[in-house]
Amino acid sequence: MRAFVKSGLAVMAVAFFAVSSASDAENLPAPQGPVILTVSGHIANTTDGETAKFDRSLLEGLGVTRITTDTPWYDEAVTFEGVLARRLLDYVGADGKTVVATALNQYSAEIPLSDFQDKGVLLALKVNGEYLAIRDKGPIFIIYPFNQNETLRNETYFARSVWQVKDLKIK
Ligand SMILES: Nc1nc2c(c(=O)[nH]1)N[C@H]1C(S)=C(S)[C@@H](COP(=O)(O)O)O[C@H]1N2
Ligand SMILES: [Mo]
Repeated sequence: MRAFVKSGLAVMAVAFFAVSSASDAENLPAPQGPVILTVSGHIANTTDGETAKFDRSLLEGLGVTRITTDTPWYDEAVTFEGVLARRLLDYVGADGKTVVATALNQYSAEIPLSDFQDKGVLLALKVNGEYLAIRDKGPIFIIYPFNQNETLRNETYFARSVWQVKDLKIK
């Protein structure tokens, strides 16, 4: 029994180092439904050898989180639901300094990777329980927890709050 537990731990340790080693790229599951997000640039793990493509359910599979906040875009506080940006960075093995977020209308913003890691940024898919349609700033809206942190409530972070996001490039 003891030996079994020990060898189990050894296997887990080996698996952990295999996953955490940056040189060891992983093949991520390919999207089955419509692709709503493509992550490219400095990433270790891909769905096609080049980029990491996501349909809605792959994204939601990373874990869904909520933020209720006031924003410049809605009259009242609303509840956003989506995936924490840092979970996505971990999943794709992102390594860089900047994320370029590009929208369907080609608007783009350069966002420090540290925002995604440390500021609780959400890749919102829903507002008040409804999926964001493209006409309502969907399919993905980058949302900062504005109500939690006064230093976020200014033009710098509003400009990084890209809606209709279709791809993220890690530089
Ligand atoms: N897709 C998309 N997201 C965007 C923009 C845009 O033009 N397209 N403008 C950005 C800028 S510069 C700011 S200040 C805020 C502005 O939102 P508003 O135009 O609704 O005031 O959204 C940001 N997100
Ligand atoms: Mo802006």
